[in-house]
Amino acid sequence: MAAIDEAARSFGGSLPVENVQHLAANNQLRVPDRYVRPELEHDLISDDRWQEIPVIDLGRLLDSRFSQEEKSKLHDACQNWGFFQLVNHGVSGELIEEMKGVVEEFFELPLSEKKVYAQPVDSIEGYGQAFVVSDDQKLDWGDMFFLVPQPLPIRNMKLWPTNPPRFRETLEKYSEELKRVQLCLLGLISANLGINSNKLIDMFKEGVQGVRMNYYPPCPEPGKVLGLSPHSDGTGLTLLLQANQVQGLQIRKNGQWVSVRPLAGAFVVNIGDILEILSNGRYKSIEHRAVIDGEKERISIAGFHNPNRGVTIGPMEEMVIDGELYKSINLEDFVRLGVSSKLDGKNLLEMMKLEINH
Ligand SMILES: O=C(O)CCC(=O)C(=O)O
Repeated sequence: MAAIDEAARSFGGSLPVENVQHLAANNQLRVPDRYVRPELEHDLISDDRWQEIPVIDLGRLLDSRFSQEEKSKLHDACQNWGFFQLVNHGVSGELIEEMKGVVEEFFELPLSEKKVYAQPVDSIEGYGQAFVVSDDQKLDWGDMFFLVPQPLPIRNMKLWPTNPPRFRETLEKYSEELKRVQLCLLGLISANLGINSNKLIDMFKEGVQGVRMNYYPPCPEPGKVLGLSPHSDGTGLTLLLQANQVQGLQIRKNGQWVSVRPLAGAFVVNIGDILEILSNGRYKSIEHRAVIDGEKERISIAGFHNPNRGVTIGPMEEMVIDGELYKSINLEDFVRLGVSSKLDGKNLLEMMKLEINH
């Protein structure tokens, strides 16, 4: 997901395209050309079963007996992987199951009912697709429902479904919990970066949180399509649930795509572009994508977190030793850049790189 912000609503949305769940349900055996990605034939997929992203235990991070060891695992994960699975995070299994349940039920509603919550023109919030910016670009094999639960005053309740009946209260609780875990991780990350542990918390505590619910229908030719194009997240930290245990998330490591095994109840956490920039490249925002299953639908729920309004997106002074690797611009300009770009690898970070690297 590229950058999000309350202002994103007025920065332009996505061109409307066909609903993929509907297309898949009524489809034939062949995938329409606009979804076919010839480049996938040349992909390198890692078959190293042991190349698994690190698993970090939040309970151990917060327990003085184990925290040193776990913090060093966290630091290594942020530096060398940009991704980790977070377990023992304190969000109740019951809430996670409820969240998965209401999202599944939402996507099962008839198309006409889901369309009540369709993205308004010029907004990425609502039911539809994101980052379709031209009529000839290849399309992703998936639909999404994107809402902005935080901060409270900018919630657009018109887009929050009343059916399933428990959707609103469940998302509300889930969003609070995501925010709590995100801020807790930011405190630990600040300490690992050697800066005041409140610094990142203060920068993000009033920020925008976006929740993107992804629905990927099965595809008759799964090897020819992508559920979500390769991209890095234009935000701070992302916390993702692989909701129905169907594998689909892949991250790029050393030029190969590595699959992320769904781990029941775990959040897949990743460093976004904003944290890469703030840390002046110390921590990495890694490209990832979603692939499609031939028989099973897949659902994932991603929570993105942005800094507060007015924060400058640029290397933090404590992180600049031999010079800055990235430009500094204000959050609103950064978001504008992200929302108006096609999802394309690390293009947002490339635009932020200073030409003369030190
Ligand atoms: O579905 C997934 O596993 C990836 C989702 C994702 O990267 C996104 O929503 O930005």
